[in-house]
Amino acid sequence: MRAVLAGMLLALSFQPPAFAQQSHSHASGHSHAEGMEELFGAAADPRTAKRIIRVEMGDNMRFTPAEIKVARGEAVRFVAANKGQVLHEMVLGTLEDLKKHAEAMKSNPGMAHDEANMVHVAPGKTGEIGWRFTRAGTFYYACLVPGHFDAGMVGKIVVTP
Ligand SMILES: [Cu+2]
Repeated sequence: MRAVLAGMLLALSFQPPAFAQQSHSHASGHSHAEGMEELFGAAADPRTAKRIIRVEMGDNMRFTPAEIKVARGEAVRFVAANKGQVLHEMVLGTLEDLKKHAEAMKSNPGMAHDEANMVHVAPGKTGEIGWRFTRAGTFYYACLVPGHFDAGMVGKIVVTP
């Protein structure tokens, strides 16, 4: 809770009021990245991560694999390969965060949308996320391109203690 409040204060201090107002619905999704990251992990340098996990994304709205197991404290380099013909993305988060963010993307598809826990990948390309999972539990990765999450483009990450 304290982290969330800190995130809100940060967001307010960096944004003029008009922008803060406009991005309100989105703010609950991911602009409080500081608070969210404390819930499940933090950005890590992908070049130094020992564990490399390749995830393929397709126009069938599926991630392959759809489930990943990592150990708490482990730094992971996710290599997301877009095998489809349209843009896909991989966004790490709690299910709650991802759901909120997916809704925000629908009402504002062009919104600023770039943080350490996500990567956008053009067709035929690969992108990377470096992430260290700091809490045991179940987390998710989803594609938040409008409609894709609802179509089932989500995978599960189980972080073992
Ligand atoms: Cu997608």
